[in-house]
Amino acid sequence: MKPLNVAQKLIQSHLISGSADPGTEIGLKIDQALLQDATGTLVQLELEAMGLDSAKTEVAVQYVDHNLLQTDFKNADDHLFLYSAAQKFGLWYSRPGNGVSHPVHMERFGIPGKSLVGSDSHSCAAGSLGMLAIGTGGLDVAAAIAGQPYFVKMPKIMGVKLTGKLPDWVSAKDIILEMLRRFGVKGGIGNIIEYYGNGLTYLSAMDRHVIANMGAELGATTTVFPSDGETRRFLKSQGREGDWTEILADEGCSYDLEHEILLDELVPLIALPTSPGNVVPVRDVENRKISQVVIGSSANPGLRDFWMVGAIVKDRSVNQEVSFDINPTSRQIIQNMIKNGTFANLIKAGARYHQSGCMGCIGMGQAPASGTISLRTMPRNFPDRSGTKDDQVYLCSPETAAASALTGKITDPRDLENMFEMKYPQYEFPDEEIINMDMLVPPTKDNTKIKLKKGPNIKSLPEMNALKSTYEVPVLLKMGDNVSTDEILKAGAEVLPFRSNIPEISKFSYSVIDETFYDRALLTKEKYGGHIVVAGENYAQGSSREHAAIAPKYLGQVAVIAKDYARIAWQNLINFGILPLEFENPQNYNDIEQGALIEFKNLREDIMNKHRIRVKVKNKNNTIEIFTKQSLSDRQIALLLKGGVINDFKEKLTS
Ligand code: MIC
Repeated sequence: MKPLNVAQKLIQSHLISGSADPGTEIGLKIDQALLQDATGTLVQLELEAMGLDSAKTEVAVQYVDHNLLQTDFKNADDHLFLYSAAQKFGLWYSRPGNGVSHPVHMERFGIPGKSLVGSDSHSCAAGSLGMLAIGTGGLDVAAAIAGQPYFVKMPKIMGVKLTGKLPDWVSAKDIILEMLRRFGVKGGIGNIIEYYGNGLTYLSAMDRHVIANMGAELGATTTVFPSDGETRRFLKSQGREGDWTEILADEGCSYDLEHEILLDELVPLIALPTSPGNVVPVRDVENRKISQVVIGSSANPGLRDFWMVGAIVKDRSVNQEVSFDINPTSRQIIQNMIKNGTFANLIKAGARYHQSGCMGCIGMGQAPASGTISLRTMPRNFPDRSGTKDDQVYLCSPETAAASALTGKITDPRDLENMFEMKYPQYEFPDEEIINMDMLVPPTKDNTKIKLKKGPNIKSLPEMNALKSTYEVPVLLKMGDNVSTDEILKAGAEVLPFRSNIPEISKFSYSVIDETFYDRALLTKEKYGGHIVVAGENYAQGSSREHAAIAPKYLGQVAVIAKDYARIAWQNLINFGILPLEFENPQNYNDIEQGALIEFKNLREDIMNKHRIRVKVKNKNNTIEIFTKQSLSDRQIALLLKGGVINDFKEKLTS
């Protein structure tokens, strides 16, 4: 038998349909599902629309970790709704403030060899345990909970060999930042990244989580690590050694793409505003004054990470002009931090403790002061994500963040040796961590009488129009490359409470790019029956939030024409009946003006027959014809013609 790598083994053991040819659609059996609250309200509404009796996955967990601030009734109502829905549909419920979904899932539920889909792009973090874990839009998660396969284009496998050992003051975050420095935010598209090599010996399971988590920033389908002795140690420390199985790459296996990182040569790295792909050595930007440091999020969630920060600031005070914000990942971590002294070290140094959750990572509080630098151990720094318009968010390791908190300026942590005569603190993993299950509510046995509790802000999904054959619609917005979902549908405490209210949230569509978009969209919907938008490469990178498709659809978006798409966004557009077209000749991007009228004829027929699609572009001073293409599977074509998955469900329910 052909020797297999870990990714191939995981795919093979879950393959329901399709073949292993990269680029063709495969169907995967899904064992576990992860939902967080900001995307989960829609997933639960979708489960309701599907008339689900009880989850068909082995484990499904509804976490509440994003919309935690209760400045009025909305988020609190969402929490009640999610609790009632978890009980009704047979999901675990992780109560508000219990912790960030990805690390809690890894500690409490993740099992090597299992597959998982999650309604959060960072669900790939569970690849750290040897799982096949994929972040995706909510509808795909709802379908998996209902027992459907998850469909995705068969990825290529990119093998990344880690050789050697990290130097002092350089940690797992610097490895993933090095990947982003080399490959950028598009570099992982269409790939599963598999890490292997002797460098793994020194990377703990939570270090692997840091690296797998931010595979999302590379655009990768997912990331996988083997399940080895370290995985076993981790599960044992969580009281779950029995869940461990070994999953190693076979001797002599190969990868579609091969790269190597020499760990001994890595230096502390940092991502500059406003993309996780803008990575440079910390040395290049040292001494810039900072106003805030935020520690936490699913991109540096481990006990070691907090311990390290605590050990660096121990018996010192952070600079008096720095707000030193700590988001402990989970209640379990808080208990362990209290036990090992970290909590006290941080408090003494000036920490502002926040509740366990994502918080500032999605702009739920912790907005930095205008025009100042905020250093965060988080995964993303897209424009306006923090809640401050002219924010300058830098992403770095806990070591760099802690060193900079002490000095008040961006500091290479290696300089602490001279500045403070400090040796690199050495963490020792405890045999057992304190385990906390108190805020995890198991699925109920008798769910027949449970009613969904919907507050006034929770609205049903709007009607989705089916695709027509003929349109004449304006280009309402022309955007550049790498536009993020944060720019299409903002993050932040002002917007997130409307995640279960599409008419309200649609008012924020593209508002980061153009504040007039909403009003113009209403006018064009009335006058032309809809609009299109044009974009460059990697359209809608970042988050899995399907709101970045539903809200534009609600405002009449018929199609997007882009050079190419981020994986999750491409599927979300299709799920909600927006046609994702690609330029046949990318140069034609330059030939379309914002405001041009776009004419489509025979659209349904051309899509059905998989033809190239002719587009007449009426610019202000000229009219041209260009061709666009589609790379849809038969299944996706059927969905699109109906106006998306919801209409498909409804049709199945009534037939
Ligand atoms: C993110 O990091 O952007 C989020 C918040 O986790 C999102 C989900 C969301 O928008 O709620 C994600 O990555 O999918």
